[in-house]
Amino acid sequence: MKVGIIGFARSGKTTIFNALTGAKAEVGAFGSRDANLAVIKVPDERIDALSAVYKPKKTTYAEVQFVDIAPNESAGETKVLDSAALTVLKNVEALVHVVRAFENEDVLHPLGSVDPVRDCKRLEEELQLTDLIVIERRIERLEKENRKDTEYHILCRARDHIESGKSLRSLPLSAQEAKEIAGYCFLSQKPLILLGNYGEESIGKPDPAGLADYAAETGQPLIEFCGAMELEVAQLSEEERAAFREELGLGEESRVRFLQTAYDMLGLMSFLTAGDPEVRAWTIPKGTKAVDAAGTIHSDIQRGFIRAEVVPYDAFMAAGSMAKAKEAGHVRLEGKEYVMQDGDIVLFRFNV
Ligand SMILES: Nc1nc2c(ncn2[C@@H]2O[C@H](COP(=O)(O)OP(=O)(O)OP(=O)(O)O)[C@@H](O)[C@H]2O)c(=O)[nH]1
Ligand SMILES: [Mg+2]
Repeated sequence: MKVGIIGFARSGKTTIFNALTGAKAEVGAFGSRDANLAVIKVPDERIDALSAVYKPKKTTYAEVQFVDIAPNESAGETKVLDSAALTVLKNVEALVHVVRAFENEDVLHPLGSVDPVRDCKRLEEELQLTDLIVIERRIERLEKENRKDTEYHILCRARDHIESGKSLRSLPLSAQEAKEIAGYCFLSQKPLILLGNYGEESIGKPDPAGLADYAAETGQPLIEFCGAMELEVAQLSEEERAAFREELGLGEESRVRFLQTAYDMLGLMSFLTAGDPEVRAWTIPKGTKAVDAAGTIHSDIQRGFIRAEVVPYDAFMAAGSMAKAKEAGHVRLEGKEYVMQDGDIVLFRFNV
């Protein structure tokens, strides 16, 4: 999965990026002009436990890639996106909007004051406008060429939707229609997580900036963060970390909270493969059929699919080994249409 971190200048994007990924990108680097990139492994106790059983040559966790955009260069700091940002954001599957809710007299907000709800609305408008420009240009072109095809009609609906003040996220599209316009990678169509970056003075205070109300009204997931403190904690040793978090009332590990929200929002889950060469987690959308899950491993396995041998993780662990799970009748044979479940341990049988 690929995630793009966006937000107004000095909202704490790089601070959060570092806290989530353990990277050490320069914070407050107003002069830096490159996006920061990092990959994290998705912690998964099931993978740890299976590795202890199989002692495989290789253990592979699911991965999430983060890109933290550089400050806007061309359009001035009252806007978030410039052409460099648009390029790196094209291929992300989800956006994280770091919303500044902390006060810091030494670090001015580019819009002059700290106002999280205003920032959310402004950024949403910017995403919509960016899409609208692309849509209108394309519609004009299609009209000139007299091509009023399916794509044209979807784009007209998309335009009307944005003109009524809404993001493409809420435009109802059939799977076929979504495919038709997928190539445009519209930004306001991407799922968006709000990440409120609160100052330590707000810890324990209910919704000081009105951000939680806004998130509830718009139906967007909100993660509450204390970026500066999270970053400090992320730099401690593992033993110190847990004690510190508890003392500060920070709750669960920021990375874990983030990943849970992102997986939920995107409707993702993992299935597992286990053997002597490798124990591995694979991320797929909920509702994926066995034959398509096979395709995430290799297109040959999908093409030559015969059946899937499936054992739920809990049943496997209760039995202690694959042989015992089989004896106990927990290993099922499933066909192409089987809907994969979170934590299924799978062996695909296929023809080459
Ligand atoms: N008090 C306080 N300061 C913070 C917090 N998060 C970030 N800052 C400070 O705000 C400044 C900007 O932080 P960055 O993480 O660089 O913000 P950014 O959004 O990446 O900024 P640009 O990339 O320049 O747009 C730095 O001086 C941080 O130390 C916070 O939670 N509390
Ligand atoms: Mg930055």
